[in-house]
Amino acid sequence: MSESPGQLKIAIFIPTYNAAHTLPLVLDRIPEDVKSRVEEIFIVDNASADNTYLIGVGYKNEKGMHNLNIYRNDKNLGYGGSQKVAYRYAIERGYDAVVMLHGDAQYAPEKIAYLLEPFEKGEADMVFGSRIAGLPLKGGMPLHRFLGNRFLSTVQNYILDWNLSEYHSGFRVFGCEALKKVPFHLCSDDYHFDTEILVQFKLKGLRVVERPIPTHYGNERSYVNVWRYGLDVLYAMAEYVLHQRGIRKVDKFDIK
Ligand SMILES: Nc1nc2c(ncn2[C@@H]2O[C@H](COP(=O)(O)OP(=O)(O)OP(=O)(O)O)[C@@H](O)[C@H]2O)c(=O)[nH]1
Ligand SMILES: [Mg+2]
Repeated sequence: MSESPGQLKIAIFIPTYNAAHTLPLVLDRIPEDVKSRVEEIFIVDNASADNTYLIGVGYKNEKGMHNLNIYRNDKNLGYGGSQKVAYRYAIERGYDAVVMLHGDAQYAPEKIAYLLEPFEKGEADMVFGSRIAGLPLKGGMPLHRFLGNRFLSTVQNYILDWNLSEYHSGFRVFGCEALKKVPFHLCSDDYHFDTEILVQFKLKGLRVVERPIPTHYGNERSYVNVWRYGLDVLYAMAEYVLHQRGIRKVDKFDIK
């Protein structure tokens, strides 16, 4: 990377869906120096049924945050679908990197600068905040989710011949140049977008760096059907195997 860290244009993307209660807290917790240093913090509200969007607009006005923008999808595009909107936007805006920070307050905004470090040093195309590398059970991760995460991640490491501590955390920094190199628009609109884009990064030979992050499970509502999610992840891995063996062409994994 030719630019010095100070010149990098960084954006923070907050996906929200019915996150009216947690969004102000998430925004409050972004450290002031990060708030002033990033080009933009943008919320993509995924057609929430509650007033998440208005809460975001109210927060911007109350705090006078000029670099906070709130967008709303006309209809729910899925968690992966919202990420596609956000990454296209970050690329169009010419940002160097985009940080995804969930709007349900499960990830610590205080760690944004720490996650950005490998990217700023030019050592990573994507930085992945790993809960498993921290102390996930202490942070309240339910045991069945911990075991499911361990099982899926072990299978995924075996199939991909990789060595990540997990694949399922949603606290991530993407370099936009790297995003341009993978067809992320072909990934799922659902939760396993998170796995599929990691596979694309691996296939493209992009550098994924892990950093341990704290886990937090509070009383936020969960919309994820963990069984369905697990099966979707395994299905994506099966597609990867079929593609790699030349048995079936899978466009999203057809990466040269
Ligand atoms: N469920 C859901 N969340 C969305 C959607 N679009 C954006 N989000 C946001 O994306 C983030 C992740 O969604 P969650 O449902 O919390 O998924 P998760 O964190 O992987 O799973 P949990 O551990 O159950 O919370 C949250 O901040 C949501 O507000 C959507 O269509 N559905
Ligand atoms: Mg969540």
